[in-house]
Amino acid sequence: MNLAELNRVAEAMVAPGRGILAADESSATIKKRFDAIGAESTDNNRRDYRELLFRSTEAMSKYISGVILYDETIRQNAKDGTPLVKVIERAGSLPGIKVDKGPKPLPFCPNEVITEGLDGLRERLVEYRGLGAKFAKWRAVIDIGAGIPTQTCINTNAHALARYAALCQDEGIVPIVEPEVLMDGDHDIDRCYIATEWTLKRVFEQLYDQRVALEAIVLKPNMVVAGKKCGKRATVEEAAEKTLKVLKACVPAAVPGIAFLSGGQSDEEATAHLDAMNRIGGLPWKLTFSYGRALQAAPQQAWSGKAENVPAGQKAFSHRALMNSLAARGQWKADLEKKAA
Ligand code: 5MM
Repeated sequence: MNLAELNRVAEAMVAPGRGILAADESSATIKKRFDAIGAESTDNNRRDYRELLFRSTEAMSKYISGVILYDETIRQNAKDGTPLVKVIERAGSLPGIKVDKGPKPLPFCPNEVITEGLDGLRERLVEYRGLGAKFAKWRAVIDIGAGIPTQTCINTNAHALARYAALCQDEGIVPIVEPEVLMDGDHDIDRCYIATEWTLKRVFEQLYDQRVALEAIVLKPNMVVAGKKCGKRATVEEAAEKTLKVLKACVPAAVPGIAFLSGGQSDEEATAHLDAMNRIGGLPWKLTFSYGRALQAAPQQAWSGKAENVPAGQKAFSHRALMNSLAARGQWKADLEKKAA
């Protein structure tokens, strides 16, 4: 492992005003997204849509530090035959790859999941590195509900995340460590805080036990928010304060940066929360975005699977990328949203 080089990549992933595009939807998820806009999920449509994003040259070069790809995409060529990885690199962004095999039922823990994909991971990392991946991603999923999360779920997922992270660094790839506490339930913000704190404590314990260099990871956590079905909404300020409180309690200063997932927040909520945290400032790590839905919902809607809508899709993507770039600097304002409409 060349720690200096890994650290350089991790720092580039969270460079000021830049964040990560999570475009690593697996086949089932991208089909769901395409169904919602009336587009067919064919190889060519998936390529055309992703090419639309990666060829949004200004947004990619200024605001998007890296792109998380799915296995299909890292092997795919653009319409003109250029590998999509090259399109990303030429735009000045880093290609990355999702390497987990998704969440599967966790034995003896009803309604809980464990992320699988450790078998053969070293060999897959070697191949992905050859295809141009500079970083990887593994997502653990922790749900909140009656009697969950359990200690078993948190501990097994933390262990797997650290196994993945150690293998990545050993193979010269920066791991994005993504423990996601879901916001799907009816829990309030304080329950989210407790589950997030418990998860992050165990994750960093495992990273330490498995000798992962914290200087060469990027953490991708959820924000501390109330569940979607909770009647009591938290303000932007409360979510920002509680998220920073839990991160300060759990994340060592050696970590270069934290790139949040959006988790089902609206586009504007995800931007406002990130902005509010960066306005508070005085933090030991960079705080930026690694959004999937909150960067892509608008361009997907604008594109709707039609070639003539590519410029509209790119405009919508560039706008969200700019808004989140401003939020990563604590310089976003709500009225900037209206100006683009
Ligand atoms: C883009 O969505 C990613 C892949 O999801 P599946 O494996 O379920 O197809 C997902 O892992 C994503 O990277 C993160 O959850 C962040 O995305 P959001 O939409 O929460 O910002």
